[in-house]
Amino acid sequence: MIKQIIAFFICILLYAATVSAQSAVATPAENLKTKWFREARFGMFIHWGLFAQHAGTYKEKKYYGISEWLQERAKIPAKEYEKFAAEFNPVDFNAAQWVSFAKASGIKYIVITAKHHEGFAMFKSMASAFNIVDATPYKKDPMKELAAECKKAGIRLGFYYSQFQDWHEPNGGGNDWDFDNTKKDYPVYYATKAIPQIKELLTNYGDLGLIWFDTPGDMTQEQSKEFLKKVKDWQPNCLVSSRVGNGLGDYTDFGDGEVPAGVVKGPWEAIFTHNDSWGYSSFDNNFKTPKEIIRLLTTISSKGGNLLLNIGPMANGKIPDLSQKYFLETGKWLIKNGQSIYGTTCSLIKPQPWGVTTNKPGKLFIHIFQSPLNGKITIPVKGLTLLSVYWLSNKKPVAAAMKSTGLQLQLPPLLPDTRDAVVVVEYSGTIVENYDTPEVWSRQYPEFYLLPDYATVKGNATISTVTYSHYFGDWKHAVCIKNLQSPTDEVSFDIQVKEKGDYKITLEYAADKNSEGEEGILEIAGQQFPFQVLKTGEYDEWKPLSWIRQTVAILSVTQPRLYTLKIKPARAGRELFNLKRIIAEPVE
Ligand code: FHN
Repeated sequence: MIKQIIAFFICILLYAATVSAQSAVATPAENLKTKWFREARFGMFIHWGLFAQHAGTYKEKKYYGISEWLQERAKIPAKEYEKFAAEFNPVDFNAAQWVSFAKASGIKYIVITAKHHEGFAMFKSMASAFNIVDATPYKKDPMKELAAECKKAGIRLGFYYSQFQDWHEPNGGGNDWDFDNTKKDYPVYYATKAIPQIKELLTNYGDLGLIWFDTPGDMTQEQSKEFLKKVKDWQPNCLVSSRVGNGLGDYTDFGDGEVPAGVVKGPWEAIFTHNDSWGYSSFDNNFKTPKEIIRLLTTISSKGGNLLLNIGPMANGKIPDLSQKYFLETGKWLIKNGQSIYGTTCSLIKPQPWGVTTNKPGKLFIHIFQSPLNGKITIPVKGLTLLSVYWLSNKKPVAAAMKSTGLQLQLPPLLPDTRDAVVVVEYSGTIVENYDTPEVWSRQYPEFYLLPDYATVKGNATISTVTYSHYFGDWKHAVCIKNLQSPTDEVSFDIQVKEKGDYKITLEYAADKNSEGEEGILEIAGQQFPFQVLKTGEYDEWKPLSWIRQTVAILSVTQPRLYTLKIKPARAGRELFNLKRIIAEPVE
């Protein structure tokens, strides 16, 4: 029983540490200092530290999930963990190779863990002997070499610094298996280690692009402000991530693995692992493919943000093969298509069945993920004079015309790239921001998704992010429609149906026992389709969330026109579900 109670409190602590770091803050305004950051779009996160040596396994046990949390998960005493430094010898580390790899991958900035929660400094520090120069046989400072190579290559360098959690220090946050939480004096830790080390990072490595703080935990507003002020004192142009805590910072970091709903104005970053771990794990093979990375980068750019994508180098300094291969493949795509990503601004229209858009003055970039059967796509923009329309990768022209319904393109049967083929439209005129256009259903596509991002909600219904995880610390997020509890709570979508025929309508959702058996109604074209909610599982942020696809209607369209689809509870009761999307499929 005592064990269970302890486990419960550890979970609460972990939750507070990671979740407080993840909650979105109001997006700071853009200014001259953040200009480079907003234009960069693609950064490389590097999680490297003593944890890389174990690669996710300790005493023959595999710890699935984020490997840099090994010390905490295996409750390794700080004194024992300290000894791992004697074995850490990254002889294959080559800063020039890392940076040329980053450059070839199309990366514009690098953020590396100068000190993660384990408390080990990957740089020479006078503030703590637990550092790579003084405590390992390697005896060199890899951050010095990296800073020099980044400078040569014109890549901005940022340091990740865990300012609250430090499992090595009696007064640092997070380690309650060695040190009594109630006896901790956090200000002593800040004054004797965190602030002096941040000073070292900001004064010994040249100009930094940013300091990436993380998991502010118990920090007060005053303490977060003090960290921010110190950074600005030492380097006024160095940006600070929002995880300095308490709503502060120069730009917003969303939760790990989170892409926010819709377009977000102001500088921000989405943070993703390449597989399911930040630190190196020898048995984690769930690597995002080049297609997944390219589409993620494009989607995030179209929402106005940056992608900071992680690699977890091995203890010897080598970068895992699949990270090398897939980042470089992304780089090849960026060589041809980078103009449609770097320095662009967010989409002015909502995502379409064929893909998304990004913008530059006088240029519209159309990212095609999927081509319709007849190759005809319509972009809902009006009043433009077309100057030139061509594929970005090979400059070949694309047939285009302005119609009353929007800009129409005729695509060839074979696209230049099946992952994301980019059409450039050079124009004069103005594209007016408009996210209110109806969704389009057409038999030219195999299926369509109605996503919550641009839904209209009424009553208590909300568009909210639901967070869950697969392996430990491997956070997932889904934007959902929530709080549909009474018939006045409603979600609706306007849909332009292009062709006659039947359409199968399916709801994709998660529901727990509180929602089981509730009844909802889908309304469209004057017809009501009732359905009963099925339980998919209990919600637990630390567990996978199961989603069901439940077909609730077949709509027979005899007249192509504008329809409104609504979903609401049949009667007042408990919440219907977490509705992730609605799928429409032309019946063949
Ligand atoms: O606990 C850390 C985790 O190890 C990793 O560094 C991520 C990266 O965003 N930040 C924390 C969890 O949110």
